[in-house]
Formats: sequence, structure tokens, C-alpha cells
Amino acid sequence: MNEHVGTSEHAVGRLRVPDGVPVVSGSPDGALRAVGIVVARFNGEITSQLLDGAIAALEEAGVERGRIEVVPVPGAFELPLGAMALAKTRQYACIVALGCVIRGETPHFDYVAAEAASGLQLAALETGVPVSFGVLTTDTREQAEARAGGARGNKGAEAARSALEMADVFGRLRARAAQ
Ligand code: INI
Repeated sequence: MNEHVGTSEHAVGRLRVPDGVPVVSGSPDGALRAVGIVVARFNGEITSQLLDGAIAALEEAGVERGRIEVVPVPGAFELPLGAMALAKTRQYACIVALGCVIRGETPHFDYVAAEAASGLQLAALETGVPVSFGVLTTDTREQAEARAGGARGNKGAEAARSALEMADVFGRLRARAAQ
């Protein structure tokens, strides 16, 4: 039995794959990759921390700073369109979407959060470019702060590593298909 362990920073989990079954898996490798980041200005004190975390994680994974492009948008609702626009340029290996929606502060939390989630997935599925979900959806500002660089890690960094992992596995699958 082969064990595949997600790195604790971005994907906690263990998967056992039966012996003899080929596995194609990616790792958050940023070398020679360009990455687009779309980030909401709403709750900007939180999303700025997500952005810091994402950029630090990308650089740590080998992405050159000059190959990261940041597109600010008004709020989480606009993230899907921003992500789609970036993905359609075909200039990025993956897109990281960052936002923060706090339930206690808006009666339309559910709409904004749900549209952000399904819209970002759609942007990925329609373009085939990995788009990661670095959007905090919390009940309180304190919970958001804890997930933006506080006690519970930085969701921006997790999203950056997840996007790179998906870009890497896509690259591997393409390379194998071309053999
Ligand atoms: N946008 C957010 O990113 N987070 C929120 O918590 C939020 N609230 O509270 O409403 C929010 N609203 C703005 C929304 O994303 C759009 O920018 C706006 O509706 C214009 O389309």
C-alpha cells in the first residue's frame, strides 16, 4: 500500500493507494511558473494578509516575484470574473483567488459566498486553468483574523500551494499524454 500524505500546510489528509496502481500526483512546485492572483478589496485588512501569505508561499515554492500578477477587484462577488479574465489570457499556470466574507456583517453573506465559490469553480472548469479558493467565509471577524495569518494559519498561503499543486499535476498529465 502506498501512502500519499498531503503537506500539512495546504492539504491535510492521507490517502492509501493499493500497490501496483500507478499514481500521477503533483506537488506545489513554482519553478518557471507564472501565477495570477485575484484579490478582493472588501475586508481589505484581512485580504491584504491573505495576499501576503499567498505571495510568500509562491516565492517559497520557487515562483519568481516578477511572474506573479495581482488583480484587485471590489469584492468576493467579483472574484470569478477576475479569475476568468486572468485564466483566459493563458499566461498563468494557475490562479489564486483571495477574499473574505464575514457572516455577521452582511445579510447577503450566503449569496456572496456561494457565488464566489461556484463562480470560481466555473472559471476553472471552463478554462481548464486551476483556480484555487482562498476565500474566507466566517461567522466573525475574529475567525477571519485567525485564518489570515493568526492562530489557524494563512488561507492565502494554502490556496497558493493548492493552485501550484494542481498546475503541477496538470503539467504531468499533459506530458504523459504527449509521450
Ligand atoms: N464582499 C466581500 O468580499 N466580503 C463581504 O463580506 C461582503 N459583504 O459583506 O457584503 C462583500 N460584498 C460586496 C460584494 O462582494 C460585491 O463587491 C458588491 O455586491 C458589488 O457587486
